[in-house]
Amino acid sequence: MRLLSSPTSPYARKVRMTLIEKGLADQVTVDAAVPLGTADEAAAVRRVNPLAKIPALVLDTGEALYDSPVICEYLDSLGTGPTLLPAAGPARWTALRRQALGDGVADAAFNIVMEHRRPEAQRSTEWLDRWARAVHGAADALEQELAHGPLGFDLGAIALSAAFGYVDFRLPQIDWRAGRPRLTEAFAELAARPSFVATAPPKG
Ligand SMILES: N[C@@H](CCC(=O)N[C@@H](CS)C(=O)NCC(=O)O)C(=O)O
Repeated sequence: MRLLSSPTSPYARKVRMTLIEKGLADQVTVDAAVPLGTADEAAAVRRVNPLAKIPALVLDTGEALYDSPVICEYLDSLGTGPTLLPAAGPARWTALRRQALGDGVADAAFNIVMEHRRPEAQRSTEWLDRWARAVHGAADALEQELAHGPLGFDLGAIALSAAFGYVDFRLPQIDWRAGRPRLTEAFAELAARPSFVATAPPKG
């Protein structure tokens, strides 16, 4: 199998963490830094994923899987180690909902990063505010949720760690920890996992 990836993508990080957690790292060749900047580069990725997005996983049959929730569920079905996405019941819906929350934080943060790359005159402060509110709204919801019990470890926790790790990496001015001690502690526990440490984005 071959994974089209990037060292900074929070979605690719979910997949790379899942590979490690499921003991599958040696079964997948990781194209570590697939470029997407130019039209030609996007066209090359589009041959694998018509949306021209990474991550995408090319199976040994030649079929490609995308996006990150699909890839992670596929890898969970293959690997050893604890199940990351329970097959049924309330734990499944909690894991899927938290994955959606994490992916939503990543989407909002990614949009903020992209908006900042546009010329200043073209930037929308309205949208920037809206995306920042999404990050803080997710953090508030998690802080409340954690009053009722620990986060645990599943695909939802992986998505949340990758997403808030991306906010720390690209948008350190967003202080999502302030006034949220339970989320701060839960994230610190996740960030200590070898799979999180091994997939850290490059410094500088
Ligand atoms: N929902 C997708 C999001 C993937 C995504 O947006 N990836 C970004 C990189 S972080 C990308 O490839 N962007 C290129 C583009 O949007 O053209 C997933 O979970 O895999």
